[in-house]
Amino acid sequence: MLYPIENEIRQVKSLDGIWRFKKDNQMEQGFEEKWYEKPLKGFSDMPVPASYNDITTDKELRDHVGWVWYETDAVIPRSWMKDQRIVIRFGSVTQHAVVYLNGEEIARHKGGFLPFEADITDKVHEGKNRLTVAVSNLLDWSCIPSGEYKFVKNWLYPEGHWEQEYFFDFFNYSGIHRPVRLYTTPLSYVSDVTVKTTIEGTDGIVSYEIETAGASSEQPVHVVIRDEQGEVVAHGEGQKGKIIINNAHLWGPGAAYLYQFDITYGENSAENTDHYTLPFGVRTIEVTEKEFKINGKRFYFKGFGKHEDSDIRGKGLDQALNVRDAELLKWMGANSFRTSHYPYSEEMMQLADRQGFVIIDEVPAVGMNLFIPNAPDVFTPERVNEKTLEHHKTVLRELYQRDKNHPCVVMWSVTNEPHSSEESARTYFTEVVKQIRSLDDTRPVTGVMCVDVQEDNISQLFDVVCINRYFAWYLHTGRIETIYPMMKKDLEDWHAKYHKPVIVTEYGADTIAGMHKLPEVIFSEEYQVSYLEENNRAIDSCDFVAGEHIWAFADFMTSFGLRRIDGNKKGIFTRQRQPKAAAFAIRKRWLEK
Ligand code: BDP
Repeated sequence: MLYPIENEIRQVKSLDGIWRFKKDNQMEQGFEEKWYEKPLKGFSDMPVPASYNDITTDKELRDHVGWVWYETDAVIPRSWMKDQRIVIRFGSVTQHAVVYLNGEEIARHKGGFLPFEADITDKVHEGKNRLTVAVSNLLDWSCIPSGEYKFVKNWLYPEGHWEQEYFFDFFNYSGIHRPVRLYTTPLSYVSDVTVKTTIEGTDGIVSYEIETAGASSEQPVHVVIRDEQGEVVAHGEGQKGKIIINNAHLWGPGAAYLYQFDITYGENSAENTDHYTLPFGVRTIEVTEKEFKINGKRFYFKGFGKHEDSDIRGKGLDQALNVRDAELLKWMGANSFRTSHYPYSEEMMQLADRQGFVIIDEVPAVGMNLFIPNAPDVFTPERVNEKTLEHHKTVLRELYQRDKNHPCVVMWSVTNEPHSSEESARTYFTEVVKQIRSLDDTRPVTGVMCVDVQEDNISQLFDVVCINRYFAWYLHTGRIETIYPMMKKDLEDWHAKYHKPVIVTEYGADTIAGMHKLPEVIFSEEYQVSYLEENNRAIDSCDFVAGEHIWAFADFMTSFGLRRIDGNKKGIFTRQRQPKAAAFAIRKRWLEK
């Protein structure tokens, strides 16, 4: 799905701002009473984009499980009403959305982290149009992430309410999380483009395919490729083809270089001409038994698992926060991160393209383990089942459609910590991996594992082994001396079993910023430093390890529980993006490595 852009032909109008908002206190009162048919009554103010949970002082709204309603006016200029398409696009709504325009349903979307859009050309009038969005955060086994919920009515809750069980370690922030935009295209328009690159000698070979739609299918397609100075360096004709960029500038980690793929559909002066420009990079990826290679050179992942998470706005897009995070990553000497545990905003992916960060792009298939150890089987008809698989595949397709042209995306991650010892997990992930490989033949695929190496039953499906490890944290808590021998042996065992490069995608220790103890004890800043040092010593002793991603970049909010005091504190930075002691130690390591 193309990102909406503005140029001399296409226009974009943001609907972000303060919307009208109302919580549904019952099971589905809003649908029963058809709240979308008339202006919302009894509403309060709610910013978009943002999670609604931490905006107000209302505990019930913070912890709300079920539906909420948003409403705003979509104002259409008169000049838009003639000879063009009008599309509404949501960057993401978490987790489910039903969208109405002037009381009529125009879109439905399941899945909280990917965009969706609807052509509303025939449904709008000039001036104000009432836009209503019903949003639910309920998660069942047909969703990723999966969850379990029920409507409970008892003497404690005589009115009844939804109760939700989660199997993942981040707060289920909800709401309209990313920009809402209206945009226009001509009636004949560029609907999609796929750009793939290889390198031959010093040339970049660009294979492309453009999809068009709408009124006229007979129009010519012209392509020009511009360099960063705006100079035309190559061009092509037709919807599909190969273009050579002589002496191409490569896109590389920490050395981004973006060309513009400039498409004109139709004759330049004609009324129905469309114009779309896509930034792309020329780069290649390759995986050997021990190495991950970008542009033919060994690449070592230094970085983090992250979250989209901050005070007040929760998971709502915050460009200031994203740029701050990118600054901190650079300051640390980090070159990469994983979008744990769901696709991040398109704006973050664009930032990574521009700044040269390397991304492992993950779908929200997290928690398919009911929190190991002692988990019962998860890949069963009652839990992760055919419906989950269907949705998992849909999400992979949507993610691929959204992110396929980003040079920063170097690998797909199809899951985080599934109960991968089950026989049926293998059948399930065989299908999942088949899906992503059928869509993309240019990027390696991984899944992030947490079970013991002898028990893992699925990593043979992947190109790179990714593991999360918490020795001397969840296992042998506080016994720093166990880390080196256990980690080293574990890494060697994974490599011996699969003969693939291994990335440690998580290792970390909860650390209360400002808590100091000598000698170190758990939760102190000193413990986090020693813990990471010992892990790194083991990592450095294995030449097949292709990277280290510390868990986590910054402290983040989780559901409330006895193991989580105001969230997960494994950040190297606080939730406010200030460094703990470990940041300085790791910075030194990464700037030298
Ligand atoms: C891992 C999960 C991650 C958690 C982390 C932890 O992948 O989501 O936040 O553990 O416990 O199992 O801190």
